[in-house]
Order: sequence, then C-alpha cells, then structure tokens
Amino acid sequence: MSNNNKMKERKNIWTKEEVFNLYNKPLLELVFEAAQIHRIHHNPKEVQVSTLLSIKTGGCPEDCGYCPQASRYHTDIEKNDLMTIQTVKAQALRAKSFGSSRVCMGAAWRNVKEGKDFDQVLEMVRTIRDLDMEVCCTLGMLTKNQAQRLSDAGLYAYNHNIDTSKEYYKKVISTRGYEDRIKTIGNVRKAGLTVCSGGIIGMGESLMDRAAMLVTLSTLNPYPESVPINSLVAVEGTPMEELEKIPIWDMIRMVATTRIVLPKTTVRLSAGRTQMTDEGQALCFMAGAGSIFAGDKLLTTPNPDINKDMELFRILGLSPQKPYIKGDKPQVNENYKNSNKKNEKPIWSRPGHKIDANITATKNGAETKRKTKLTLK
Ligand code: SAM
Ligand code: DTB
Ligand code: SF4
Repeated sequence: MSNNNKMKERKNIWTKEEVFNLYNKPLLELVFEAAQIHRIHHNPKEVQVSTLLSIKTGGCPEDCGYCPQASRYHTDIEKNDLMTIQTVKAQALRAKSFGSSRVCMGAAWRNVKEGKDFDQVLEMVRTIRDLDMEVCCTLGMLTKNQAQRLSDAGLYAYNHNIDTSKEYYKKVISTRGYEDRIKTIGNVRKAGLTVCSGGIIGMGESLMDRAAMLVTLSTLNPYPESVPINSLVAVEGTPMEELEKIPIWDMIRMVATTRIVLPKTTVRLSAGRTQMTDEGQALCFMAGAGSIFAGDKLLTTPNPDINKDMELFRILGLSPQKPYIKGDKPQVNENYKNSNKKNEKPIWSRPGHKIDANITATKNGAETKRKTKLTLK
C-alpha cells in the first residue's frame, strides 16, 4: 500500500478526483494495492455467501430505470404477493444447506407500511434468526421506528443502495431523491443495524459518477459494513434494456477501488455474475470482493448455479464464511465510528429522459405489450 493511501485510510477523506485517479491506475497496480489492503482487514480465504429471497415481487410504484419490478415497465417477471413464513423458512434452510450464512429478503416496495404485511416480515426475520443465520432485508424506505422494530426482531443488516452519484441519480429515478436514500440509511444506523449500501455500474454513468458514489459512501459515518457492487442486468422492457454490458475490467476496477476507499467494508460482488468468466470473478476476489449472492436467482434475474460457485471456490481455495452466532448482535466496530466517513399502459416520461418511441410488440400477429424506448439525456 502506498504511504499516501495509508494516510487516506486513517483520515478516510477522499475527493472525487482522487478516487477517479485511483480507479484509472494501471489495472494490475490497482489490483495489487487493493489485494494488500484486503489482507490487512479481511481473511482473503473466506467469502461470505448470501442468498436473496424475493418475498414480494413486482408491482412497485417507483420508476428506477434499471428495475424489472417497476410496475410501469413491461417486463416478463412473475409478480407475487408476500411470501408465507413457511416458504421463507424452507428457502432459508435450503440456502443454509449449501453454505449460505445470510438470507437477504427483498420486497418491491417504495417504503414499508405498518400493518399485517410488515408484521409478517418481522416474523420472517425472527424465523431466519432462529435458524442461526444472519438476516438482511431490503424493503425500500424505512422510518426510524420501523428500523427499530426490525432490529428488535433480530435483523442483522439492511440493504439500501445509493446506486450511483447524486448527480446521475436524477437521471435514473424520479420518484424519490438521493436524500431520501441517505435518510433511510440514517434511520437504519440509529436502530443499531449494520448498513449494506452500494450501487450499480453500467447504467450509462461516467467514471466520475462511479468515483462520486464511492466518496458519498466513504463519508457516511460510520461507513457501510457492506457495499454491493452490481453490474447492470439489462432487462427487456426496462428503459435500460439496450445498454451494453460493461467490460469485466470495469467491474474489477470498481471492486478494487471500493476496497481501497472503504478498507474495512465487505465488498459484495453482486448482480451481473452470470456474464462474468471464472477468471474475471477470480480477479474480483483478488481485488477484495469478500462476498457473493449465491443461488440460481437474484430477485428476478438469473445468477450462477451454486455448484458452479462452489467449484470455483474449490479451484481458488476459498471457503464460505460462517454466520455470526445466534444472539450475538452485530457490533459496529469502534474503528468505524472513528472513520470519517401490459397490456396498454400510459406513456410516461420523467426528467432527464427523452422518449424515442413507444413501440407495440407483436407475437403471432397479436399485440402483446408496448415498450417504451428511452434514452438518458
Ligand atoms: N425496493 C427496494 C429498494 O429499492 O431499495 C429493495 C429492492 S431493490 C430491487 C434492491 C436493489 O437491487 C436496487 O437498489 C438496485 O441497486 C438493485 N437492482 C435492481 N435491479 C437491478 C438490475 N437490473 N441490475 C442490477 N442491480 C439491480
Ligand atoms: C443488491 O445490491 N443487489 C441485489 C440485492 N442488493 C437486493 C439485488 C440485485 C437485483 C438484480 C435484478 C433482479 O434480479 O431483479
Ligand atoms: Fe421498486 Fe426497489 Fe425496483 Fe426501485 S429498485 S422499482 S424501489 S423494487
């Protein structure tokens, strides 16, 4: 590690330009530096394995441009109401049997609403916790009181991504603002939960936007315990369906840069792994990725087969990390505290986008769905 970066780690105050320059270093230099930092704070032979469970799928009122679950887009996902506790338990046991230490339950909600559904989610949290697994939820925006209720039920972590830079966020989502995300993250913190917050690359953002996102994460005080780095899964029917997949080198650079800027965080190699080679993923692990989502499905899109992942672990000499012991409430490391930190649907539009065309798709001559083609301005 360069002396300069050792100093940065102590202060953890990064400018966008510094992070941009780090991201653009010669690739192998960057990976080497990140690998060194990874070894100081993490066990490089272990990878934390999480399993995603979509407990409520589709029908979301938000307009996140990347998301197949937004009701205003015309995607082929299967919508589902809230899962039963029995199904959640069975899925969690299955995940545990293949080495997963954490279940992350995702709901296509804008925000949590008090009532029957939330009570059911709290019971799901208690059920998974009683299986000696870590429980994470991603349910949209939360109030402080809701975060506290989740914490009391035994939740370990809450996932709430900032997704991109503050500037670019407006071009991706119009139904809520960046500050709303930051506020929920604050509520999660106040309830003593660990924070999982990261973003997506490959949405048409600039390299400076990627750097700015990492600066924002680094200034959260304390900074997130885990940072998922997703590569856009361009789903047909979403405004981003035609965006080209990013080169693997971008993913490696993003993982390495995250590792250096947020040395103690667990960097999670998230969506997009089906498009990566084993060698590409190996470089990501080398560069500091310490966690993956395992199981053949993310929330609605495919993920590598678990046997394939376990074979890759075997080849690379990696093993799945054990979960925290039951009742052992996660403690925020003191060092963190010191760190700085369908049919016919209405045409829609939103700021920052230009509608190129509204196209009616046909199958065997019959009208099936209408697609809205947009480009980011
Ligand atoms: N509704 C909640 C929310 O938005 O926070 C939770 C579920 S949402 C699907 C969780 C995260 O998944 C998003 O913040 C985004 O980062 C990621 N995500 C969604 N669709 C994606 C896609 N097509 N490619 C990559 N990541 C995606
Ligand atoms: C995160 O950052 N990535 C995960 C998890 N947190 C919830 C979700 C990825 C979703 C990819 C698209 C889908 O499967 O619907
Ligand atoms: Fe809804 Fe979350 Fe998808 Fe946005 S990312 S549309 S909030 S499910």
